[in-house]
Amino acid sequence: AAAVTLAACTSADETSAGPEGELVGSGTGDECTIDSPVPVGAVLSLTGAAASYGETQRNGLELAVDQLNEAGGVTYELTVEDDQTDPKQGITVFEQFTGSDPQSVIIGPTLSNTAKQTDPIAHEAGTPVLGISNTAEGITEIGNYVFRDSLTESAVIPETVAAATEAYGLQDVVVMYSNDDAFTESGYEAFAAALDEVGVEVSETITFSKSDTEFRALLEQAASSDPDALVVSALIEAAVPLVTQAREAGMQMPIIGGNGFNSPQLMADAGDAAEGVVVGAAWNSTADDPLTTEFIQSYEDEYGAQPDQFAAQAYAGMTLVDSAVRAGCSGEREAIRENLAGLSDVPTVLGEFSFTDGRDAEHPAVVQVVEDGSFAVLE
Ligand code: 1QQ
Repeated sequence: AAAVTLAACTSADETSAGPEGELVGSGTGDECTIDSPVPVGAVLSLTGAAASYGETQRNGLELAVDQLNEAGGVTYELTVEDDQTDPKQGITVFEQFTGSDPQSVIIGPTLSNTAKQTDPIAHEAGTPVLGISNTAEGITEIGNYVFRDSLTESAVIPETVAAATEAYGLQDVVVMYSNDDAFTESGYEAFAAALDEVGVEVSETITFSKSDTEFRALLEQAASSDPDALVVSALIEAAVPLVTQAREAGMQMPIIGGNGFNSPQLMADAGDAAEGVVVGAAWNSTADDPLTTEFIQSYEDEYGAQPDQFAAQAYAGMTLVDSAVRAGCSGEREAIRENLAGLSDVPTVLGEFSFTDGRDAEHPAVVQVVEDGSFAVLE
């Protein structure tokens, strides 16, 4: 009898104590109405080293939920919890969102490094997860409850490297990356493969820790081979001092970064040193289609600052959740999973969005360069 009880407790169907029955509505698409608000749990890094990403993610989610709730028919109850940039805290919140405080879908966590540990919990519990900023390899492979709207490093970096190689005539580069984070390691792999593909020589590969802030000795080592560019896979807390100290050391070559560089904190904290940083992005902040311009305007009205890529991916995440909920007119977990998987060509601030068969993001990317303190398209 004990074995039977245990099996019942751990089966995906039994783990939800939520109001699932009330989450099935009537009508479809724009006509769908669901009486109870659909519970959405977000797990974001609001404190710790990744807080600058998490902060704008929260803004993007809250803005989207406010707008969706105002439109009505289907409403959302958003609960945002801080993972403190710590996988252990991420696990605690995922256990909460799949257990005592059940959510129909979990958005996040901010970092791939955390997602690798948290997403199996949601998958096991039968709760769909939508990553909005995870770009490392091996996230959606965790299982078929795991989705992401963030383009991977392996999707974006080949375009970044090809565009930079063409723009600057690169022949040889030095690669620097932190080798203690799932995202930065995956970004390194993507850079190495992409550089090889276009025939750019890597004269040296230098590793550091994600918590390092002192790069002068490593930069001196990098400068000694006189590279045409520095290629860096780092999170923002290391990227800012690395870029700043490179410029202080007189290194004026392009610095090519991965997704970690897609934060306006780079320009805010590195100032002029950020000029000439090249980074591939999932969101074109200079696009002038109505969805993008209205998003930028309403974000600025609400928060008094320009949105960044992470805010846009968060905002688009709620567009996708809403599309999936409306497609089945159901806020139940299994319906959301099924209907997310079926989404294609959804108009979002990221462009026309589809999921691949592997539940990864498919939409256009853009290669940007910091010019006069903001991201411009690299021509
Ligand atoms: C990851 C990333 C970070 C830069 C997200 C904020 O891409 O951890 O996958």
